[in-house]
Amino acid sequence: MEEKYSMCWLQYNTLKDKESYKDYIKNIIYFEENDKINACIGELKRFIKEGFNKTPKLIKYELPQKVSGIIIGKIEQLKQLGLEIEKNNLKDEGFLIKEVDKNLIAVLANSYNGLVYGTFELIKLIRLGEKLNDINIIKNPKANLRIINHWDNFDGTIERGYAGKSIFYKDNKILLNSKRIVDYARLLSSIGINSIVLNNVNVKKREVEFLTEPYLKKFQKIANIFGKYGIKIFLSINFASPIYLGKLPTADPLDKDVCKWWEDKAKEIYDIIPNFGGFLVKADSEFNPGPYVYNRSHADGANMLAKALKHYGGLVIWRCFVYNCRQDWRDTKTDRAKAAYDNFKPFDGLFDDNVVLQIKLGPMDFQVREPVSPLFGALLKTNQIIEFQITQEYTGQQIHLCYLGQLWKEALDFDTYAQGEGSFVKRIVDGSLFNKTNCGLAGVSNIGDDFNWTGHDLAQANLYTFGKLSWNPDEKIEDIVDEWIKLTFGHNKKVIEGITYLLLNSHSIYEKYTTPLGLGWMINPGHHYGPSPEGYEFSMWGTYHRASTEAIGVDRTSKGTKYTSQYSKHWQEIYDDINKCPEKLLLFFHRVNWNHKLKNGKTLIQYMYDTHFEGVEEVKVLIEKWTELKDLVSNDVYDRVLDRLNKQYEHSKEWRDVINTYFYRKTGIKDEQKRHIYE
Ligand code: GCW
Repeated sequence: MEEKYSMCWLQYNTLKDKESYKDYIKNIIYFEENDKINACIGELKRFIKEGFNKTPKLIKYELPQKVSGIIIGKIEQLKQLGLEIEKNNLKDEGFLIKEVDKNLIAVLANSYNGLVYGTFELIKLIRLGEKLNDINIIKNPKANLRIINHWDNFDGTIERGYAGKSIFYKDNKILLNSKRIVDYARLLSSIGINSIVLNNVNVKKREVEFLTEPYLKKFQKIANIFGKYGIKIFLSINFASPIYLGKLPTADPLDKDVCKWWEDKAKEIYDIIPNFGGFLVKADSEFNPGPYVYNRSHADGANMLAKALKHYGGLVIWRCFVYNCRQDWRDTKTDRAKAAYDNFKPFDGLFDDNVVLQIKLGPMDFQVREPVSPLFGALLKTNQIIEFQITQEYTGQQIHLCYLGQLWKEALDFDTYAQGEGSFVKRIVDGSLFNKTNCGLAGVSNIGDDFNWTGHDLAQANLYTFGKLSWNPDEKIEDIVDEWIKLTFGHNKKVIEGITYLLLNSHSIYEKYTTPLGLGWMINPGHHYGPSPEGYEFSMWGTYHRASTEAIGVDRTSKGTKYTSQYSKHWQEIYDDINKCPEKLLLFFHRVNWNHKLKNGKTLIQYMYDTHFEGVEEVKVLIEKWTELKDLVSNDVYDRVLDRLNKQYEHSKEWRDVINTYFYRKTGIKDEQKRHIYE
């Protein structure tokens, strides 16, 4: 049957090799039935049908002598059958794939979630042509929370969505019975995701109602779909809900009636959705209400909700994106970059165990490049999640190709020095550095109801990579990319090389023709697409580069706004020193003269001209590389991607010319290479 959407990396009709697996796919042996086991069996059946055009036999309860096939079961169940499973260090959601007898592969786990993840892994291994003889692998997720955030609105629009409309809502209705939601759950589960937030963090009037019975009953249905694949649902809530829904005069977190209202609400929710994950909260941020309205702290606010959810095992995920969004550009003392740390550091250790702080990668807002938020390494006693933006708000909105894997990986590999060398962000968000349980990674979704889910076909790689890094932040980007290409496009060497090139070079190219050196915020205000060098310069959002005829950038060093003092001594010294500061972040930390010499001997202004010219030329190379793949990928995909690359090329010229002209007009300095810069 013709699907109305692509199955991305779960297209089971391509197999590297069929012969080697013919014995394994004969039988599926299982021990019990429940939603998750059925999901595993269903997935294997589907794979065997689509990949091998065969129907496996299902065998329940028994393990016949000399049988070949795939066993799905809990470790205990296998032991009861007398099979030897050596001691292992399987975590709750981990799994073991082992050849337990000739041509008999077992997917084993301690939990049903582990079995679901293990089933997808086994399918992947077969699709990649891995040999299964003597296989014996254990995989454990490093982080406990692996979350996708949706910024979907009830009317079906998606805030910062670039791939069509919501798959969850339409015209203020919750979409149910959607096969697409089932396939989405499969896609997410196959990359290790275990939680999903179903609505926008900006919870407006209509969405406040989501916490009432008629809607909760609908969310229960969605919770069951995701639950089957090991994924819990969360909802974003409005902190003032007791006022809107409960008709209370206040939402003060220390008010007894408010606490009681949330307790009753929690009970009501869990009565309807027993496997509910919890709340995501954007409070005191960009016009959303929060505890500051009542002169209470974020710890007061978060803990109040946490107490209401605790009994049910629910979590409060509390965002740290708190800053004054009504700043005056004339005020050069206030530095927005400092806000998250200033608001949250004083409360380290005061949050309940079921509160998790969700911190954006950088201190500002998902710019092309930012330093890692100094809250990582400053919070020593608090559960933490790093928030990545998979959707490309500031990175070309899925018209431009911008693969984000390397950027995320750099953030995860960042050594905070919180406890001396080796205090990596990835060890903070996997909970191991500070011995915390409720930690992890969250990614703001880039999907919508477009045929290919992500607008740009190659932007699927960003979602895939997010999932893989959330499961294992140590995984190499090159391996993830290689795997994604093979699963999505097959095994042709030229295709693999070509797409690898496109993905791995795309972020640095985008950075070159937009805002290199950590500059940021030269984007059109509001919709955030295309260049506008002073679009944010005189506004109230705290987003300035202060370009003059002499210099550009904000002095955030100890001599300037003192933002650098929020980092460990190690980084403070490096960032403070213009000669030591990593050049790619130079203009984030320093105010630099146009004639300042960079490491390669070029002046700042010449570097700016060069990168902008080069960036556009490199987009041309992306197009050339892609056109070499014509006839090697499907026509539809080929045309769609080519169309976007051509747009990217046009728009990159706009970036180049606007930025170069702007700098030229500021400085009056000509391009040494005499390329054309508009007057
Ligand atoms: O990046 C900004 C976006 C807002 C978003 C906000 C946030 C959901 O421009 O659209 O709101 O961040 O992360 O809360």
